[in-house]
Amino acid sequence: MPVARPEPQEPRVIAHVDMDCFYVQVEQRRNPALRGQPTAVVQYNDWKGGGLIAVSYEARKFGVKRSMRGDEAKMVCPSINLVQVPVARDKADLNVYRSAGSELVAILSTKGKCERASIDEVYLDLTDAAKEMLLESPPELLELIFEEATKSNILGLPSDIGNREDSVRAWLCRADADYQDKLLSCGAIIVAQLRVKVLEETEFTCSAGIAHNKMLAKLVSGMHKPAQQTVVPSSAVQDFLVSLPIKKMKQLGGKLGSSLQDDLGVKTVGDLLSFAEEKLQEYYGVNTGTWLWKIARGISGEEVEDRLLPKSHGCGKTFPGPKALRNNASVKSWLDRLCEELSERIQSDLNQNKRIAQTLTLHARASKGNECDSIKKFPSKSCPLRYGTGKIQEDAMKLFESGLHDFLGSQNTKWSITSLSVSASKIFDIPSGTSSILRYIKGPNSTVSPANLDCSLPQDPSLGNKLYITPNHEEQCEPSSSEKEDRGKNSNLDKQHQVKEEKRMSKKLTDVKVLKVLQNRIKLKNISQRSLLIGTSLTLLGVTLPAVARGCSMSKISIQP
Ligand code: TTP
Ligand code: CA
Ligand code: CA
Repeated sequence: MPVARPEPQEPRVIAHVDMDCFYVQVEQRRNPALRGQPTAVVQYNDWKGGGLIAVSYEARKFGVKRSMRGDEAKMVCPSINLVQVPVARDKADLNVYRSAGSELVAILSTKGKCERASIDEVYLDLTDAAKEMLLESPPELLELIFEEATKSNILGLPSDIGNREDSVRAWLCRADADYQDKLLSCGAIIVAQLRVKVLEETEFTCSAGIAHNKMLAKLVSGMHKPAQQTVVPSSAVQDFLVSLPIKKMKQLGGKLGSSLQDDLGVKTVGDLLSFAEEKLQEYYGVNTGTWLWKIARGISGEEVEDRLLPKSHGCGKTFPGPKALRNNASVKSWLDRLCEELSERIQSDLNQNKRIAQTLTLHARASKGNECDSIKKFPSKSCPLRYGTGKIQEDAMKLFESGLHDFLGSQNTKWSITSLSVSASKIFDIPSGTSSILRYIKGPNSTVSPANLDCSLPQDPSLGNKLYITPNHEEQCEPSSSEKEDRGKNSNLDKQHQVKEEKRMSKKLTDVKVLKVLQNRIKLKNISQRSLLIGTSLTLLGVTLPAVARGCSMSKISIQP
């Protein structure tokens, strides 16, 4: 359930930037002949021409929609170009889109705190940049306003008076505006500059919302598309929200939104305004009640996170119509492929970004017997994530079996799966410094293969927060091959080696102390996260505490944090 975050005292400038028909733009850059043409990207699936996942604005004019399949799109727009997503392992390979999304992040993150919110969108906190601009070159003193900024849509600004760009320019440069609006004007100019930079450097257009908080910025970023931006001055918030359907609000698209509609008759945000905070708290608890009361008034304290990398990794596949999976063997075969990709991605995240994923989750859509739409959903299942393709495959299959067991209940009936996905979440950084320890222990030429990671958390809750580590580098305390060669050549070298070895051992012990300190210092949200971090760090290093002390490894140890 959503909870209200404390609002900052000072006004903020927040932007939400979203790419226009993103996958289509990526394909148009790969094949410029598609530019300006009605185009759609279709899923890898030849059933009825494949499902559309991205539709160009030219094709939208013909009535082509994302919910259509390729055959249907061809009927409403015979000239449409259908581009299939790249394929790997018999499924869509989204890497080209992911890295195009990273290009956007690299440019947008230059002006302030940047949060990668999805494959094609980011939030930016531009408060500092806007304040700086207001101090050094306030719009009211500028002779020329950046042209793209004058094309902004300003909520609440009458649109029928004279030349729109002139009135936007006048709004951006108002000397009598309050401090909040002046900051927003600066934010609008900065975002316009960033969008032009994105276009110049990536050839992609994007749209944006600029407001005092994330919620409002996100609500308006798609209001004027493609290639436009929309600004929400505080004075326009109430009029904007009053008629907005409640389900459009983030976190009200699901059960909470349905309950507001069914139990309180609230259809628009305006309807919500008539409920006192206490009343909403009675229905939904203190925190969610306050949150609802505040969002109805456009108040949200949610911060932009400082995160340029995705929050989770997921890969899935749909099996529509006759392609549905109907037995364990076919589910296993697909799960194996999905897990192989997931494993590769989390390993490269670990190698490149020093990030560890903590939770493995399996989602599926299923029906049973002859029902097309089962009322009961296939439950999502999660477990601690163990690194290594084989382990992920094994765990995902167990999660599937457990989900299927719950889904079928006591019924012994046929079932079919129409979608499967696996995801790795609760990703966190290995603290800086760990990698250098790692390099020291493994030696400068060795790369730690995350495939060797085996970090198992106890399944039995009675084991509390004890950590079990199963290292699988039996060779880790053996001297390296170059050291072996040196050894025995002469006694002098032997002595040198001994000194080196002693130093190395004492350094290893220091490293373990460092990790212990880390354990105390890092304020992770829960014990299991902390345990995993320390455990994984140790496993990454190929070190176990008694193993270090004895100079050899052992199969299982437990550490009381
Ligand atoms: P969106 O931002 O939802 O849509 P879009 O960028 O195609 O179009 P718009 O201009 O309206 O923002 O999604 C970004 C990309 O994510 C989209 O190009 C394709 C992919 N996607 C899917 O694969 N499946 C989906 O169901 C959705 C919604 C998006
Ligand atoms: Ca988009
Ligand atoms: Ca998007």
